[in-house]
Amino acid sequence: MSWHVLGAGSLGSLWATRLFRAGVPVQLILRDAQRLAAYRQAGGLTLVEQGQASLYAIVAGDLNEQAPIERLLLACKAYDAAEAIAAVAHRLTPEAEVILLQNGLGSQDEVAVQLPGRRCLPASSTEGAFRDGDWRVVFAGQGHNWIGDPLDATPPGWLSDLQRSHIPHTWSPDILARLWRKLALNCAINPLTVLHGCRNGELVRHGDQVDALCAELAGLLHGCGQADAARDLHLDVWRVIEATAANYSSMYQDVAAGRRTEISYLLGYACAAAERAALQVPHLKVVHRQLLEHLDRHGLPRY
Ligand code: NAD
Ligand code: KPL
Repeated sequence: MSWHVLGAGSLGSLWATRLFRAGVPVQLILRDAQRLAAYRQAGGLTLVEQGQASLYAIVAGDLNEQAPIERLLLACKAYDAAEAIAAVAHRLTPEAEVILLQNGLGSQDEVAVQLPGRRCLPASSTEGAFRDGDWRVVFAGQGHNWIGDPLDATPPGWLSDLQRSHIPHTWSPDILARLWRKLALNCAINPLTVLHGCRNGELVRHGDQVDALCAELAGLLHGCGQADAARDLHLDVWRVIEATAANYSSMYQDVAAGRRTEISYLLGYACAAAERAALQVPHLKVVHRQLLEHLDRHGLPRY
């Protein structure tokens, strides 16, 4: 059974190249005939690891193809997920499984609602990768992937493909708790790094703000039935700030590069969830408003 990877960007390419070199059948789904021609011209995907570049001639098709899909890795940004799945939903077999590699929350539901009866498995990744050219991905940070199914705790058989491909992973029946926890970490750190224009570690100078956000986020997690994800959140946020002190957050990097952010699936999602649960989150709301104004000033989308 072949893997299909939709979204040949940083993480999609990182997964596809590792599956391919382990001999696991995999193919890419590119946007259109033009992208497919450019890919074929390049001869495949290049993975750069520890300065060493390797080219992998992975089979690719485009969104116009009609062949059935049994296992799909959806590896686009959260804001592209709904549209991307709509373009291939008719190709998914009734037993198809879809792994959702989006950060934040909200996009998983936007996808699942389009795929009644299909198994949707959200994933949360701390691996780091970026593109340093067309069809080239740099493996920038060792990390881990947690994969689960909120509706069914049975691990899928294809986890052995990940094992064989040395894609570090853990089967996580509590995947929603993991996604909430990561969302909370991202909400406590990323927006402030954008607003203060600083590295993660420099947030020690804005400790009161970080602490206030942590308190509201912990309350939000409790209010949304995610007590486990709230445990020691405050300590974890400071641990991450210290461990990544020299780094710029992903949101900082997106804004600096003039790229659209995933704000609607992070801070936007958190504020909307608080509203639904009738929880007071004044600090989160202020930071959300300030971040939207910041995006406006930089000509970037608010969603
Ligand atoms: P990316 O922008 O590098 O790649 C996404 C790819 O999807 C792009 O190539 C884009 O063209 C493609 N795409 C979007 N819509 C498409 C469509 N309809 N048809 C075909 N292709 C389509 O993004 P990324 O960095 O790989 O991030 C993916 C997700 O993983 C995000 O939610 C991100 O927050 C998360 N994440 C990324 C990293 C990282 O280091 N890059 C780490 C952890 C989590
Ligand atoms: O995931 C992150 C990001 O930059 O997106 C960390 C390092 C946890 C900061 O929130």
